Amino acid sequence: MAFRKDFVWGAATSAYQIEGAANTGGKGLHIWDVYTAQPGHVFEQHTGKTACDHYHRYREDVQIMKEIGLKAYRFSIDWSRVMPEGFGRVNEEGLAFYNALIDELLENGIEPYITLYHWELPYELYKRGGWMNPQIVEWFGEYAKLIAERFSDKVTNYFTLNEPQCFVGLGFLTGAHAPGLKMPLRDTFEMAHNVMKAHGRAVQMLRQYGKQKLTIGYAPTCGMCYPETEKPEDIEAARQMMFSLQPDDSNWTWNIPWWSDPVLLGHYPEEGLERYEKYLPKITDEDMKLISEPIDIYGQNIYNGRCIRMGADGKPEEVKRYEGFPKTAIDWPVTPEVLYWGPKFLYERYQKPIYITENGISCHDVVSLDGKVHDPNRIDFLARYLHELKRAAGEIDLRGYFQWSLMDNFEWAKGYSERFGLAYVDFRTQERILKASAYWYRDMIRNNGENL
Ligand code: IFM
Repeated sequence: MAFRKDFVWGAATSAYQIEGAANTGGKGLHIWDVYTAQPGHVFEQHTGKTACDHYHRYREDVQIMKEIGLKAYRFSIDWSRVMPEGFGRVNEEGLAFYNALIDELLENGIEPYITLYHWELPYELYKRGGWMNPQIVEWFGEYAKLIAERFSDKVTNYFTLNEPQCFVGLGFLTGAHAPGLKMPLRDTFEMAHNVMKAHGRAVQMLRQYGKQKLTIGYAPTCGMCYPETEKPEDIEAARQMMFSLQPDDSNWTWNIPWWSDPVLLGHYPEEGLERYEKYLPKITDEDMKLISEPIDIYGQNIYNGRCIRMGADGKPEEVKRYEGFPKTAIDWPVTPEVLYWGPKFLYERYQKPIYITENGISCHDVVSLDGKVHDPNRIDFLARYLHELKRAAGEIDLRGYFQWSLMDNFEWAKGYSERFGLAYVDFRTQERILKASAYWYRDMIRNNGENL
């Protein structure tokens, strides 16, 4: 069991969560700017207006990455910063910021991985129907073309969408995230189909306008399962459950196959085509061809999962968690097994090199009297999860791991109340302090996980 020698150890962030400078440098509005401006949406009315002020402090942040010894950094581009209306007009100042960040990364030996969409839908597009408007397929394609034209001479790694399950589900089905809508199921399925097509169009544009051979992937989330025991029937139960749909239609987006089968296998899952028939838009062969435009790598954001066994009736069933089951500050269960079984099941089904594009833990971190941030829970979490990942690395084509997150940041509806970072951020002063886990991660990277 070992990680390959060129294993990509990284950390990830997203634009709105860290950049700040929300009204600076010619950036247009996006849905989170508008959503956070209205009271009642986000914990204590926090906003990403300043966030970690990364827009002005990116050089210092790259030095933090260097200190941790990161080989790679996954960040997202704010669509509205580079195309304020989402199409047409280009904002050179916004492009210059990302260009400078990329140069800084490369000069410090850190490989950039760009995510095109981590939830900043330009507000002007939202007003035109956003993801509901079929034109978004071309708008997103145009944006992808711009990124390829401007950055692909220096950046070879791209992910199209981050967590479509979340931005469609939370944004338009439950209304817990921007833009805070609760739309009819029919609309959300139509929107999801446009999202899938926009992904395919972006892949085409990146390929067509890339100045060199690019590595292109996708970064969905959720749905992880692991077996209660290693008996073949429990493993099979976990596999089946992992690729099944949600029993509850009103929360339908939380599943893997609806979002990944079309991209990797070229079709929606049969079970869903039957069950959701009454909600579905017209789906053509041409659509499916576009959606399944070949990609090179498969990214998955993995935080936790469900324990599954085969029931006496021959059907998979979830094993109830014991009382006092370990959980993180944000109340998510700690289930390290998902970093073995998750990538393994995904690889079996989709046969693409795998990256863990996000994994991490929120903790109640504080600066102690000695001025340091001691975060034993995060170290324990990392040690347990990465130990499982190492087992997977011995069995499948596993290429990289991005820790979420490089630094504490704006955790969407929870504002700054959750800390996921390797670096602690004092949001009053913008001081960054590397947590004990950052040094632990540094040492682990140095020995490529040998001691795990
Ligand atoms: O902060 C988020 C990120 O934006 C998307 N994935 C999960 C993280 C933690 O909630």
